[in-house]
Amino acid sequence: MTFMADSARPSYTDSRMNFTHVVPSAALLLSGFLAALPACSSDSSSPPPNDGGGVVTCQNDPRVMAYQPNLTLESGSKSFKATLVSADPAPPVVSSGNTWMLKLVDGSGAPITGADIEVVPYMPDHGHNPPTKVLIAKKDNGTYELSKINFFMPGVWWVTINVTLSGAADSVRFAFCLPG
Ligand SMILES: [Cu+2]
Repeated sequence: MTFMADSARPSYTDSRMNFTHVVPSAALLLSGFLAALPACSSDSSSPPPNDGGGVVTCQNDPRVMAYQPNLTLESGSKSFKATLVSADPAPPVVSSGNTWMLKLVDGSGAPITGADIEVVPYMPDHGHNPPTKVLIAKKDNGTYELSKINFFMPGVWWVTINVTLSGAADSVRFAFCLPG
């Protein structure tokens, strides 16, 4: 992100020089510009910011978790727990075909069956989601199969699970490093 901001700064400076009295608008334009940057394309002229020489190593990043079967997280408001029962492949890899089995239980440990959940992969260092949606299949006993999870590039990935229970939204966030 720092690299992106630095590389984009000349545009900001140019805008400010030409439109000194509309700096806030220029800043807004810059935000949009950054969001639209193809920073994660395979175009060799714009490598990812953390791509130091072609190999991404984020295994020791303090933000990421070590994958293990049955990795369990408690939601922010403690209304549910999410267990990543298994990942295929395990650990997750750079691929459009990751499949996760997820189990949800409520605060009393009872399975959350048939809930409408939202699964959002995101790369915090690049500011983007994958280009495709995760497929969600409700299984028995509070289990959900998440397929076609599209980790399309190496780096730190967050996967946020949003669950709405009795009208209240709550979430957990898995975080993994996918080396490449
Ligand atoms: Cu990315």
